[in-house]
Amino acid sequence: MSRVKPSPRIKLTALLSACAIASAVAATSSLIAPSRAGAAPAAPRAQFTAAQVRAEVRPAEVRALGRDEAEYLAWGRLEYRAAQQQTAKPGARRDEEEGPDNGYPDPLRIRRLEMLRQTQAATNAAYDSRVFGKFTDYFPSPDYGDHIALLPTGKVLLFSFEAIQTDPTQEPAPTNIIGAHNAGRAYLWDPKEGTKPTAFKAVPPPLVNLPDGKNALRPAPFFCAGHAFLPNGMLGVFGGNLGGNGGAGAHLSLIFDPWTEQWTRNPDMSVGRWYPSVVTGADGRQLIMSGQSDLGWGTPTPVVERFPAKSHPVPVNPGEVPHAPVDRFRADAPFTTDYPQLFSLNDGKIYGLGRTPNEQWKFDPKLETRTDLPPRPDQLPAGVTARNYGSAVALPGGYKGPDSALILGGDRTDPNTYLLSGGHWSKQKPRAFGRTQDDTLIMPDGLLMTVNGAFDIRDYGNGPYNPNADLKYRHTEFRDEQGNWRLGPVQRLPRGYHSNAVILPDGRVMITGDELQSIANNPNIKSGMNGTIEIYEPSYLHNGTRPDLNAAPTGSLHYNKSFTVTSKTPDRVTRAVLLAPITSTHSVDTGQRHVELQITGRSGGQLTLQTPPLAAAAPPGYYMLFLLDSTGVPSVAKWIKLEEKQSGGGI
Ligand SMILES: [Cu+2]
Repeated sequence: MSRVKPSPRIKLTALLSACAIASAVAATSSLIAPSRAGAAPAAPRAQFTAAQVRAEVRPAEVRALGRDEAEYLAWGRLEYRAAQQQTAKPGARRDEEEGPDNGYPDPLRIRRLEMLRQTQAATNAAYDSRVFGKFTDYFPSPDYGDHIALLPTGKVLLFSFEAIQTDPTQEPAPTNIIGAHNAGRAYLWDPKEGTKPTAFKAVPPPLVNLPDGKNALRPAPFFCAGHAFLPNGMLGVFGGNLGGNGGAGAHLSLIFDPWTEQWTRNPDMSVGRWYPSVVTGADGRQLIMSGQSDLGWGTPTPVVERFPAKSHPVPVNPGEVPHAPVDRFRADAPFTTDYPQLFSLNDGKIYGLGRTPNEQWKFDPKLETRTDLPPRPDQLPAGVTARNYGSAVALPGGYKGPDSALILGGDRTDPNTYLLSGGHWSKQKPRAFGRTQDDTLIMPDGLLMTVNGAFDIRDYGNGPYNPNADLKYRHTEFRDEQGNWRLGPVQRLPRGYHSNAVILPDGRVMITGDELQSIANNPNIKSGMNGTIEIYEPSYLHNGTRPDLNAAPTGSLHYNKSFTVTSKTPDRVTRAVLLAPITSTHSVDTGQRHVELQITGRSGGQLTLQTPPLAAAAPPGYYMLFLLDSTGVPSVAKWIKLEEKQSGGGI
């Protein structure tokens, strides 16, 4: 099926007449914002004439989005300004039950969410789900989901910070708050439990006291930390927010155990890190790089630390919580910007790809050395020295694992993508437009999908802290075998800074994050369910039945060994694929990985598969195993675990 031109959005005239009806209703009964769960959204009031709306329309938005969507946005701006004027009046009536609205009243949230729902439905009607997949669910979450990890139990760990703000025109994160209100929070979502509030479980981080002069115990403020999986399925989380100075690093070193669903705290790192990156190498140890130090924003640390310290064993068994410090890696990583992209490629080396073009390095985990890579050849706009946060992936490299990395997002003026392969950079085919704060997923068939994205940090195209977004960033985008990109259906919320997405074992994509947009669009903001989640079903879930994966080994698998799986549809299976679980934040996911497995034998309902040749191809740990048919439709995944014969073994 080919892409069909999107049908026209709902016309302004239709919108105005709908509002006129709402206004007539309002005249006879009191039409005021319902804000409890389950209440229907209130229709917007007819405050503006068609001429007023047309005068507000921006030609650039008409060019980018078409007239109808531009008129929606114009309407939203008028309503926003009117609401602000209303609440600014002395003695303005406030909603007594809900409390002060901080200048951003619930009717705006209701109206804005309804606009996003309508425009999503209208746009996506033009996309055939058999070709482009389909957005299916949108539901509230008790966490913003600024950090995410798909755990080997199938549950999703979400974490961020305790809510401090209900007004999305103000900074929503406690970055500059010092003391008890600089606090973290974490939840598990169990996809098997569905989309209700009962599908979530609070898993609060340990109480910590930070050296911030306040002597206040609070749940660890681990937001804006870095994280990666350990070989035993636990998540190592490093850094966080000390508070103040525009982003000062905490020294925190934490483990989340997916099996007991508990956090533990390890001895602190030697430096504070706010916005560090963490990568797990072929030896199962984690390298922690960059991050703003405890002296605040503008002081990124060059110190590289390793977890666990070399004097401690790599945790391999699920029951083995590592109680270990970090130690210092011999080479430094003098990134001048935070959240570098880090990848462990199939030569066993760590590639550190900074946001600044000339900070591209290769680290040898054994020799503890750093060598220079060529500068990335992108042309940043005049006066700009580094890319913004944006997605990057280790490109699938078949049975031998990835040998190259693709830089995608991070420059809103440059839609091109840049490939580092064999020590050389090349410019690759562009996406439809440059975007920052995006996430690019490697799907089971090895093709790429981009979700999320924005104009800038806290700026959705109409200025900072204005939740009114340039809606083009809601488009998904897909890369085919030839490297060509095409736009796909749109998500409901524009999600930029702090957005995330994971591929679930059943093949669906779960999208969350961006607390600013969540609080701008959630009429139940004060209910505690102040984040939101969206579910997208890729096209492979709309193309008939799926191949079956019935059973896979539950014990550890060593490298370069054969193992058997069973399938009820063995004749349909043409590929077997390992997909590493996603753990991401700020467009950084160092562990995402796609590795093909050779099918070396078939006998009845049994398939014989070959594990990757060595740990450099696929670092030890848990992977989703998918069986695919000839059209790329995957089975539901089973978890398998790769392990060296001796823990902490060589590369
Ligand atoms: Cu952040």
